[in-house]
Formats: sequence, C-alpha cells, structure tokens
Amino acid sequence: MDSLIITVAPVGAETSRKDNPALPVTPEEIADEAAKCAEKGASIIHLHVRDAAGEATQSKAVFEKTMELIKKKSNIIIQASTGGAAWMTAKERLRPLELTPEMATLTTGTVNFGSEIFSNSIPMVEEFAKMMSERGIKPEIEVFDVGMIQTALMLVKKGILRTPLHFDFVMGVPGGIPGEARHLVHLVDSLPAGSTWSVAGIGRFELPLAMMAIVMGGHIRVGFEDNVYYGKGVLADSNAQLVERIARLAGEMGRKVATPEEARGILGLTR
Ligand code: KMH
Ligand code: ZN
Repeated sequence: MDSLIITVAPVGAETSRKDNPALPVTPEEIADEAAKCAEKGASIIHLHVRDAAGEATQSKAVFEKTMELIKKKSNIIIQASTGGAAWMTAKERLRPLELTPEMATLTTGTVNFGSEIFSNSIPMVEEFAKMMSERGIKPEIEVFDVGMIQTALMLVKKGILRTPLHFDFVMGVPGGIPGEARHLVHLVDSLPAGSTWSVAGIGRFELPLAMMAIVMGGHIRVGFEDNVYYGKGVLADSNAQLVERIARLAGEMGRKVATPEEARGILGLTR
C-alpha cells in the first residue's frame, strides 16, 4: 500500500473565527500553519486565501504572496482551490491557476451546498480542466456526489484530462453525498483502475472516514475548512493538531505517512 498522503485544508472559504478562533487568515498565518502541519505529516496544502477583511478571495496577488511565504517555510505541495466560494464567478475562481501551482482542485459538477448552489456546468468544468492541462497543473477532482466521477471520465474520453486521475471525496456537505461508510465504499468502487483518492469528511464525519481511508489504501484531508472540532463539542487547537492525530493513528495502524517528495511520486507530479 502506498504511504499515506495527508492534505491539510486550513482555512477554506466558509469557516470563520467565530467557528474557531485559531483559524489562520492572513498570508503569514496560513504559511506558518502550513509549515507546522508539514512538520506533523501533511504533504499537501489545499489552499484558499482571505482578503484584509478576512473574507474569501481568489485574488491572484493574495494567492501569490501566500504561496511565496509557504514555499519559504516548507516543501509542502500547494494545491490551489478553484472552488473558491459558491458566490464567486468562474473568472474569479480561475485566477490562482495563473500562478501555475503544482496542483489545483476541479469540481466536476453542480451541487447544493448548504443553502447555496456550488455551480460547475460542463462547459465551465471543461474550461478549468483545459487550463490545468495546458499548464501542467495536476487536478484533484473534487467529488461531492457520485455523478461527478462520470463527468471526470467523460473529460478523459474527450482528451481534456489524462489518467491516472486523483480524486477527493468531499462527504457530508448538506446537499452532497452523505458521510457514511457505505457511500465511501461505493465511491471507491466507482473509480477507474489506477486512480488515487482521498477523503474529506465534513464535521463529525472527518475522523471515521479518515480511518476507513487508512485501511482502504486511500489518502486523507483534514483541517478547519471541513471540521473545526477535535472531538464532540471540543474545538481543535490548530490544524496541526488534526494532522498530528491522523499521522499518529496511521502509524498505530501500520501505515507510513508520505513526505511531500513521496506524495509527488504517488501522484505523478512532474514539477
Ligand atoms: N468552498 C466551496 C464552495 C474547492 O476548494 O475546490 C468549494 C470548495 C471546493 O471549497
Ligand atoms: Zn476548498
């Protein structure tokens, strides 16, 4: 079994300091948190950024500054979000790709996202995927429901995406696929051979789904974008604390944790 890739999603677009006062928001705070998480075993950072008022932004300048600071402090793989926030336009969401990060997210379908709609029409997904392919950016296909796997495969058929694909199952979003074990088994069974996958369980689903990924040979995403708690009613002190727990439990279960270099090898990153 491959070593375990731990992705940290430290900030997201929706989480606020009201949810957890330890949320990193400035470029400096995000870069410091990335370095601490890398020390504890994270090999990828799923990156959203915030403006000076603490609101989600896809500003190229803010991404650039944050990415520079992250690179100064660690060797962690930077995966820029093209999901942004549900209210953003496609044009805004694409901006971080201009900085050619090693990886970026690609959501291959539309989904109800709480009370909002996270809109990803097929022409839009194709435009995002083409830009990633042209720039050699490895997409992580964000799957909020099972049909999104089929859409990714259609992009492979059209020659827009190349296999092997890497997927992330975001499970437990209100409106998306629920976070129960049987749904993860079905998602994994639906992947083409040779794919890699990780799971991001929302809220209380984070830890049990992560444990399943350890034994099933998948990979794991944790962090305040998805879950701000360490346990029921107990806030996590930091993203690094959530990463550390996963690395410890993986070790207890005999699964080695990947370094960023190992993760690059597993995912076939070429730069
Ligand atoms: N904030 C969500 C609407 C991604 O980063 O690619 C979308 C999201 C997915 O977070
Ligand atoms: Zn995200």
